[in-house]
Amino acid sequence: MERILIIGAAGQLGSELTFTLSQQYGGDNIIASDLNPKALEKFEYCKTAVLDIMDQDAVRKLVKDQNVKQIYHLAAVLSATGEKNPRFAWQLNMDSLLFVLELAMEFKMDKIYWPSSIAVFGPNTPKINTPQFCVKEPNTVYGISKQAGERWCEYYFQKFGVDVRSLRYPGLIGYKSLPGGGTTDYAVDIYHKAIAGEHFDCFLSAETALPMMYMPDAIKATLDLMHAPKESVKIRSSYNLAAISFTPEDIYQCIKTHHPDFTISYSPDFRQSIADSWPDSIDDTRAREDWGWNHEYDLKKMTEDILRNLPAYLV
Ligand code: NAD
Ligand code: AKB
Repeated sequence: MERILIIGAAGQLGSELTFTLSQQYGGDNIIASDLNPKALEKFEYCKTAVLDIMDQDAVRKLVKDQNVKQIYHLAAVLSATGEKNPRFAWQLNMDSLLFVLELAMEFKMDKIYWPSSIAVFGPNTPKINTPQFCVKEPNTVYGISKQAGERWCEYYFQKFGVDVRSLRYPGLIGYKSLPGGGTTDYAVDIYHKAIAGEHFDCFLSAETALPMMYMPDAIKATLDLMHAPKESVKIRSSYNLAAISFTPEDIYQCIKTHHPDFTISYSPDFRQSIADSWPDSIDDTRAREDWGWNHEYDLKKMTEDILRNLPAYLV
């Protein structure tokens, strides 16, 4: 039996991706792995493994014993947390990716998925409709690690034929788990405050526009890319991917139409300068042309869906 291993499965993206992969391939073929044993308890429907991606012997043994043929490598230190310990963020983000690419060669794997981010862009990048190919001078350790990771992915594809695929996700918004230390996290937290009937103090300014995406669209994009024929995947660094762009004030006004008493204040902190260095909106024409990407959710539709479903999820 050939299996799919998800590394960092218990996080914001992994929690939802693991569920959909288990539906598509059957839970017995999916191994959800993470550092955090408690967080793995939610995966009743697939196999699980407590695994530190930096423990190379343990990962290699699992890959061999379980006949792993695909890896979704999601474990990373995100932008805001990365700035608190840059050396650690670099080590985890970079060493783990290189190790996974080496494993793919060693075990002749079918495919690897590794996410990049809009954090690869920097202050000298065109901010509006940021093109696929343009100046990238990221100024966070997270962005630098994602940019270097993209180069390594393309290198392993070109030199060694590793079928590694990647997307530059915008900020991902889901209600099924909490985010893990990013600059776009406010757009998840704000819904929790609105549902709880509490005031929301935003760590970005009212007018900070950022590219964002609702989690069901992100899962769809990921699996569309992974299921695309090899020859359709023409970009082997990472694809620009877009859905919605909005400011904190936009999302607040949208929530307020459902919760008229909801209040917001703005107290920008160190994350403001990270957000200021990122694009306002992304041109993802290549993803749409090469493998048929199309998003479904705009701000209004996403907000209605979250406000409808989040309360039951919190019980
Ligand atoms: P997250 O922080 O919610 O989850 C990461 C998971 O990795 C956590 O469950 C954590 O316990 C696990 N992990 C950390 N160190 C590990 C280690 N040494 N070994 C094994 N597991 C470890 O992150 P996320 O939001 O789910 O992001 C997943 C990926 O998608 C990351 O690579 C991130 O850079 C990328 N991404 C996310 C977003 C977003 O908005 N969430 C946007 C762009 C890119
Ligand atoms: C972060 O804010 O660090 C992430 C990302 C856009 O990569 N959400």
